[in-house]
Amino acid sequence: MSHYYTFTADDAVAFARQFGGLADPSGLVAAREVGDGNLNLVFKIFDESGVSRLVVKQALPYVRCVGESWPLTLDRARLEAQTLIEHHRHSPAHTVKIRHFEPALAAMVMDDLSDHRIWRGELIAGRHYPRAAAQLGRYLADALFHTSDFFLHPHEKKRQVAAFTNPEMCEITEDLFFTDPYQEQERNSYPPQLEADAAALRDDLPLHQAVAGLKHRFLSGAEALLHGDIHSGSIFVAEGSLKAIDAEFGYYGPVGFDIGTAIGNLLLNYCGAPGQLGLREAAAAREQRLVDIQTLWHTFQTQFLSLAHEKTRDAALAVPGYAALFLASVWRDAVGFCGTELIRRSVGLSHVADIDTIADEEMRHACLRHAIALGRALVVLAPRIDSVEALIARVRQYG
Ligand code: SR1
Ligand code: MG
Repeated sequence: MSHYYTFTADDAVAFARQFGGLADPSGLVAAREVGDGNLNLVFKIFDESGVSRLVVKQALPYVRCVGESWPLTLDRARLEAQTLIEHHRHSPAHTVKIRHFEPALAAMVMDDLSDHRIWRGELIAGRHYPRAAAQLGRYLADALFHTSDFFLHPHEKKRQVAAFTNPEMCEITEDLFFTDPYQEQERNSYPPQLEADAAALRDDLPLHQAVAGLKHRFLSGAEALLHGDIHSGSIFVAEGSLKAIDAEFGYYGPVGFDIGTAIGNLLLNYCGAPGQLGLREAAAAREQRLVDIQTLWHTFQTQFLSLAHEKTRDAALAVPGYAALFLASVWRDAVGFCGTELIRRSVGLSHVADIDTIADEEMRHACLRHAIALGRALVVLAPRIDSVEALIARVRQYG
């Protein structure tokens, strides 16, 4: 990585001209940095008419939202590009297209998605995309099935596990999801009014035991090439379209982690809705989130089972009923991981706008408490929540 330098807007334009694959690259004339995530630089690249044509993304050698005091591997850009390229092979409709990746600069150029919007913002505003939940379920089934042992030759699978080993990014997840919220940790962040709620999380052995089991699954369950961070801020939507972006946390892990993260973010929106919308709109948004969760899981399950029926290569894994048994364990994992996402987004380092942008302080705190209580219940009760309908019943029970 010795040739690495941090891009200016002009550097990003030059990179897009060289590697963007446009017929007339000299028409690219300007760039604007638009990154609002926690980690990277993101430039939109404009033509002479001011139309955004491409996106250039570059990894910084540190965590952007914290600063240079938290160095971070540039190799995450390779892992992101390769994960998205691999997912695009299996789910081209629902994965952003990477046009070029340059390892020395930790930079990539990808399709512009200016005609799409980040799903989180749309959910917060109460705007519904009727096909998004099914499309997300389809993306996860197609990407995860085709990178699993159901589909890959065992030699190829092992090569892939090695190529996608992502220790530094996984360490962030291991700490932020499974460790920090359950101990005193200066990275944690929550209002002082929630001190008693946070302290209760630190003093809860049944919770810690269940979280230990989930962390162990995250550390050791190399089931498929995960996106690794599939929250609603890593998803672009438009009328009838959904595209996953931002896969720098990609690695071979337990399938339930991606499902649980996705469902967890729909539930964070559920918890925040009363603080973001009027009474009737919030009630409707909440009902819609529960339908979304059901649609996501059922679409994922149906598509995964259909792929398993048609394409499982290993004779032992192809035995009738095994794929369904596997999905039952994926579901249990997903419920637990979903609970850890609710908790870590409420008391940990990285929060979500669905709750954090609620203007009324009392309401914001109530929504955080709701997310913590629901998260704890899901982590501890996951083995007993054996269907998406049972999950929805639990969610209703917690308000
Ligand atoms: C230090 S990174 C914090 C969070 O941002 C990313 O989007 C991931 O969710 C990560 O956990
Ligand atoms: Mg991200």
